[in-house]
This record gives sequence, structure tokens and C-alpha cells, in this order.
Amino acid sequence: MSGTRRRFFQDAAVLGAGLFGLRETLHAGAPESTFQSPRENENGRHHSPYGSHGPHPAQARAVVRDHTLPMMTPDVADLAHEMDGGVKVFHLVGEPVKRKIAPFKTIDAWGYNGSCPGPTIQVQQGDRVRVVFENRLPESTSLHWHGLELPIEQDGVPYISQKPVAPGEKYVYEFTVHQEGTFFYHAHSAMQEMMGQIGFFVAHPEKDYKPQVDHDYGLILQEWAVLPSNTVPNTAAMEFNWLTFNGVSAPMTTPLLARLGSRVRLRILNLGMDHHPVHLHGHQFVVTGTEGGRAPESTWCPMNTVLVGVAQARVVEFEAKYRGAWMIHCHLPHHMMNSMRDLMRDRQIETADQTEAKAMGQMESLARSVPFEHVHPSPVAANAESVPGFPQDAFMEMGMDEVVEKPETYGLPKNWSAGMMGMMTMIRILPDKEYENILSKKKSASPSAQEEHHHES
Ligand SMILES: [Cu+2]
Repeated sequence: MSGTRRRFFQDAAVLGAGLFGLRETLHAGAPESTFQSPRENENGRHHSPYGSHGPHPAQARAVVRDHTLPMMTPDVADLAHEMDGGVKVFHLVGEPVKRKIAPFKTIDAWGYNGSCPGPTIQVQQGDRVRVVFENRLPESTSLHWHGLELPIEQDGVPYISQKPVAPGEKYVYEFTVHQEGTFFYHAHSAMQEMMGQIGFFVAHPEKDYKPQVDHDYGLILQEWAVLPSNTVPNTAAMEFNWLTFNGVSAPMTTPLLARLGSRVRLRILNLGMDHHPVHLHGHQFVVTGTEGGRAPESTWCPMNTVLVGVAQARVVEFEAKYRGAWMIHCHLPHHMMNSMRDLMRDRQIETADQTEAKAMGQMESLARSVPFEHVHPSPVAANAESVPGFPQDAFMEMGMDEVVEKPETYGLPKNWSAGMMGMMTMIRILPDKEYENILSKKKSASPSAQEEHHHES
């Protein structure tokens, strides 16, 4: 390989590795708790959604349910609500969103309330919910409540169950949530879905799931086709070059945290063009729920890879038995990276309208534009260039620990970020002291976070 070509590959490696990212500051309003308790997550716990308004007996019962563990959606905020009598009221705005999916890549997606995926909605089973939806998109849309059993008028399908919501208009959805489980909201228009218009809608059960968990996390799987020098996803494409969890590619994904010995729930939701086999390292899990709600315990069986099909949710639970930083990732090989196929004309990777020189030029200029240092920590053999097939991953493993640094990455081994690309995150299973240390770093990193005091009853 010529010196120029080698340098090109070294620079180009930046494209294969994922992202950096200062943590999106979307967690405002998510109080953290360092209170040591057998049931906790970084959001602390929900207070009763009802306060003193118990409009009917089922909801009145909920008043005493102040220990519901909220799901946490890393890199995506929760949607706050207000109460109107006994109705939980949410305001959702469909709008164009700029989303930084990589340190050097910000895309023009569509989402809700400035976020893509949209903010997470969490309610209690039995809640009466009103969603005041405002359309700030340049075209008509609607909101579909995926998996919820509700009156046809609330189903959100344009022309079938309602008139499309025109740009600038509002539409009010209101229904009672009699189910529990992991649901989602999305635009019921194919291209809008592929522009990112999706979000979690989680209904916490009236009666606690058994066994209880200590941590509850949500991941939304998305894929994007964004050509180089472009910011707008090609929603007609059938092949994708950017793969994200909660709107960011690894190593920009914020690691999940769990206390050693705790029980963890992970809810995984997919709305894209591909099915994703999501794999957890070092542990076995059981599938405890689907997009249809809780699964009977008789169906639980040990596994460590779950196929999350399009329009499906899979809920898995496991005991965090082993200390370490354990990968959680889609196992499709091309989803464990962000593809360079649009840029590189090399061996089997070809595009019809690219010359090699043009592709190299694009990659070099893009690599040079990345505003941070990166390293390629893994050595290559002296005769590498004479081996057919080289390089494969050699220059994709790009360390960029500093640009993706955040409290959740504290203490990871040097160059950890070189091992993370595409649809990947990790769960850091930590003994008490290290776990609490990171929580306190998070707290000082976001001074607005308020401590909540909770007591197990
Ligand atoms: Cu995948």
C-alpha cells in the first residue's frame, strides 16, 4: 500500500468508528438518586402520578404506588406531563430535528419536541391520558399509538380513523390505558417513520411485575441512509450506513449502569427496515415481554440474543452477576459498524458513480474535518499489504475516548472507544463504590439534577 493510501485509510478510519458526543442535554427534569436502595435507577422513582386526585378506584389505588421504577432512555429525555383533574396531559410537537449521531455527523431528521427519537412517555396502567399534538412539520401527519387498545378515533391513521393533522394544526388524542407494557408512538406514514418519528410509550403495571428489577432501560433501534456531504436521510433507500441506539451511534451511546448483583430490565424497540438480533455479553437473559405486554413466566427461557423484528418490542431481564463493561449490540456484522460503502470503492465495495480517486478525496477531506485526535491502537503485520483482503477492520478501530467522555465512561480502559461502532452500547456492572462514584460524577455534571429521597415500604 502506498504511503498516500495508508494515510488515507488511517484518516478514513474515522468514518467507520462512530461518534463522539457530548451527552445530549436532554435529561433535564430527570432527577437522579444516589440513595442506596434495592430498587433504583438513575432517574430515581416516579412519584404518584395522581397526587391527591384519585378520580376512580383504580386510580385511587395508584396513589399508594409511589415506588414505580421509571424506565430510563439514555440519550433521550422523558416527556413531562401536567394533571388536568384525573387526566395526565402531555404536549407533543412533531417537528424537524437536528440530531448529532456522530461527532462529525449531524443529520436533519424529523422527531418530536426537539428530539429524535421523540421523548419517552411513561404512564401507569389505568391512566387517562391526553396528548395534545401539534404539527410543525411541513406536511400533514398523525400519531399512531402502537399496540394500545383504544377507540378507533384515537388510532391515528390518516383518512381511516381521522383527518390528517395539517401543518400548523393541533389534534388532541385522549384515551384510557388499560394495558401494561412497552408500546410506542409513531407517525403512520412510511417515510416519516424513516425520518425518525417514533418514541417510547411505556405503561407501568398496576401490580408490580415479579420479580422486581433494580434498573429499567429502553433502547430504540434505528437505521439511516445518509450520503456523504448530505444531512438528510434518504428514506427511499433500502440500504443503510448509519446505525443508532436512541439516536446515536457507538461510542457516542451513553453506557448503561447497573449495580453488581442487581436485576436489570432492558426494553428494546425497533421501527426500521431491518430486524436486529440484539446480543448481551457475559450474561443470560429471559424475554419477559413483547410489544403486547408481559409474557407469562412459563415462556421464559435462557438466551443471550433476541431478535427484535420491525414494529416489535422485546423486554429482557437478567441478573447483573458479573462485574465489567459488557457489550449490548446488534449482531448483524454490518450493524456493528457504520458503513463506508458510499465513500469507498474498494474490492467488493463499489458504487456505480464513484471513481476511486473521488471516493478517496471525499474520505480524506471528511477525515481531516473531524475536529479531534484519534488513534488506531491495534498493530498490523509488517507484510499486511501483501495479504489479500487486507485491510478489514484494521483502520476502523479508532480510539476517541476523550471526545466521547462523560461520567458514564469514567474508568473504562484506554482506547475503549476503538471497540465500539454502530448499533452498540454497553452495560457497566459495578460494585457499590464505583457505581456510586459515577452517579456522583453525573450529579456534579448536571447540577440541575435533584436528589430524591425514597423509602422502600
Ligand atoms: Cu441490526
